[in-house]
Amino acid sequence: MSKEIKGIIFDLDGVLVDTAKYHFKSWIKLSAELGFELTPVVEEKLKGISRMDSLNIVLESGGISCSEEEKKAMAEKKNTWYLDSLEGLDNDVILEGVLSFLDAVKSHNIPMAVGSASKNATTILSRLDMTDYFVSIIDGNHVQKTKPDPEVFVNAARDLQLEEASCLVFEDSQKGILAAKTGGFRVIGIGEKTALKEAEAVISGFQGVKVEDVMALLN
Ligand code: B16
Ligand code: MG
Repeated sequence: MSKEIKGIIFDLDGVLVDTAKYHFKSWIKLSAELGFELTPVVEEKLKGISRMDSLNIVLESGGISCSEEEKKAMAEKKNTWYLDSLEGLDNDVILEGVLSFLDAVKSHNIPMAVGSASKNATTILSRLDMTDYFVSIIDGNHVQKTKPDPEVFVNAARDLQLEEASCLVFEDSQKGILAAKTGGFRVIGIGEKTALKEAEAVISGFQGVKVEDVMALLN
């Protein structure tokens, strides 16, 4: 294990679990109801940001303006659809290689935390029996400011009792990578290099990835 990295903070949607697609499907359903289509460009923008910020981007892309009360109702509707799509959630939703990687990090005695924008994070992790891996789970219910503000990762580092610079963050979103960098964390992107240029390194996922491989990516 790298001498510098003493803790690891994982984003949830798109890093540990493949739930980002369910978020997007629910937004597609809402936009269809409102009479417009969402593009892949908008999909990328929705990753890692809060429910209300996502709704504002969706509405803006459709050229729709509405009252705060209407927005609240729309956000609730989207969340109900999202939660419906998580009914019967099983281990298939855990991204490939994630459990082996978490086991490997644990065997190196490196403490782990989750830093997610989702208010549904603890529900998802406990349903998948994954909570015990993490010293701390900081989610959308625990922060005042959302990514790209670093608050979610700063709170996770505080719970790990580590300096930001000695924590590595794994993120799949542009806003999350910016949050990690702004907070002084090391950061590896999960996904496509073209979309995640700001990360120190990018991997497509954890399948076949060893802890040592990840550390070798950090200078
Ligand atoms: P919820 P992450 C984020 O989770 C998702 O990427 C983003 O698409 C979603 O809008 C946000 O959580 C809020 O989720 O509606 O469940 O509170 O990627 O930060 O783990
Ligand atoms: Mg994410």
